[in-house]
Formats: sequence, structure tokens, C-alpha cells
Amino acid sequence: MKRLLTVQDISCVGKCSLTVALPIVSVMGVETCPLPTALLSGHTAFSHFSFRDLTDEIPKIEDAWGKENISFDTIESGYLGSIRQIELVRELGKKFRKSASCLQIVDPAMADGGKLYTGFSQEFVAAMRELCRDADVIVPNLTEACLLTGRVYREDADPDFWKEVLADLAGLGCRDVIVTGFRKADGIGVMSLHQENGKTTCGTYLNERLPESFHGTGDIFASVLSGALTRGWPLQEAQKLAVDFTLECIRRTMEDPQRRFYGVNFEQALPMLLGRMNKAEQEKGQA
Ligand code: PXL
Repeated sequence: MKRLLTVQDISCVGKCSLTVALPIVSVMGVETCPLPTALLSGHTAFSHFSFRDLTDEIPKIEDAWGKENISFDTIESGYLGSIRQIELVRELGKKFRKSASCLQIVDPAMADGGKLYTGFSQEFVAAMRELCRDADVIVPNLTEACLLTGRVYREDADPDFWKEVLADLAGLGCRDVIVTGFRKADGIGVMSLHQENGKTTCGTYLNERLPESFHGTGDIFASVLSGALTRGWPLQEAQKLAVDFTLECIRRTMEDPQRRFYGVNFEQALPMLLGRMNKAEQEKGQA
């Protein structure tokens, strides 16, 4: 079984980061090792939240894993709480990417809707840019992509603007760049750029755009994508599954009159994810 390391916080209530990555990547048949970077009562979009920093634990965990000769097929990181934590993830990558096939996936979770999340600065953005340089795959939304490439965020960005942003992000050195939130007519999805054997392919994948947006959907997208890439799926298929599953979670949330304000109903959509995975892998087996 493939093994994935996911480095991000655990927010007890809020349906984001580790509470999303653990069930999603596990249901995709990948061993999921969490490295919690902080313990929060809820994510930082709540009016009140507690925050216990776990940075000091990271080198101790790293040291123990080194002695046990642990390795990972994928190292994925999401929300990180400080520049020091970004540096530690870079160190983890250098230490635990023992084979060339080990993937590093970075979701530079730090901003949305044109704004940095509470507590982040331009210095943090600069450090995140360096982590993105180490990655094979990065998954920013358009706000994060603009921050990483030194652009002013534009709500009404046209496809040419998106293509320029993607080209600049690829210039950081990552093989694959997937920017989420690409819109066209009634659709929403991703625009991505894939580099292989000196060839660059740019593509989009869209599905239906529902009239509401919810917190935590970026984490859901990144988890599905990471699970599928770890299972060896090609980028185009992995991003399609991630877009479709995220939409399914939003649809289920909107249908529920008793929905929570802070996250989406991904739990009851998990059978769909498993069904899609099994069907695709069966078809591959038969091919
Ligand atoms: O969904 C990204 C995320 C993860 N973890 C924490 C957050 C956020 C976004 O606000 O606050 C703690």
C-alpha cells in the first residue's frame, strides 16, 4: 500500500486540513500519516478559536522516523502556521524524499477571495514561494497564485491572465500547477499546466457552478488530488475526480436545510469517491 504524509493542522471543529485529509486519502486506499502542526479548536474563520502551536514536536518526530527508516510515497502539505513550519516542511521533503518517485504536493493554503487568512504576512508568502519551488505539484487558488507570482488579484481575471499566472508558477520549478476556481460560463473547475519530457500541456476541467461557496473545499480538492496522484493516476484524471467530488460535497451541503456554516458534507459523499475510484481502477485493470 502506498504511504502518504500529510502535514497540516488539526482543527477540532471546522472540516478542514487533517480532519478532511485523513478520511479522504484513507478511503482512497492510501496509508495516511498525519503530522499535526497545530491544534486549534476550530479554523481561523471562526470568531473565537484556540491555537496550540506544535512546531517543537516536528523535529522530534522527524528524528524518530529517520531512526526507523520510514519513507513516504507522497509528502503533502496544506495550511502551515508560521515561516518556521514552512522551513521544517522543506527539511522533511529533503530528508524523506528518498526515491525519485516520491511526490511532493504543496497546497499553499494562505488566502482566498483576494485576502490573506488571519495572521499571515508578505514574509509568509515569500517563504511559501520557496516551498512551492521544491514541489512537484502545487494547488493554489487564484488568490494564492496571484500572491505567489506578485500580482494584484482580479476577481474578473480572463483566461489569458490565468495562463500568464500558470506559466509564472511553472517557472518556480514545479512539474504540475493546478489553479482552482477557474470559471467559464456556468462552470467552475481548474486550469492546469503539466510538464513532461520537455512538453507543456495546459488544460481546463470544469463542472457545474453552484450558487454558494463553502469553507474547506480547497482542502477537499487537495486531498482527493493527492490520493489519486499517489495511486498513480495521471494528472488530468486526478483533477477531474477532485473537481467532481468537491462539487458533490457542495451539492449535498446545499440540499441539507440543517447544514453547518463552517464546512461541507464530504462524509456522505465518500461512497461516491470510492465508487469512482473502484470503477476507474477496474477499467484500467481490464484495459
Ligand atoms: O482550509 C484551510 C485552513 C486550514 N486550517 C486552518 C485554517 C484554514 C483556513 O482558514 O484557518 C486552521
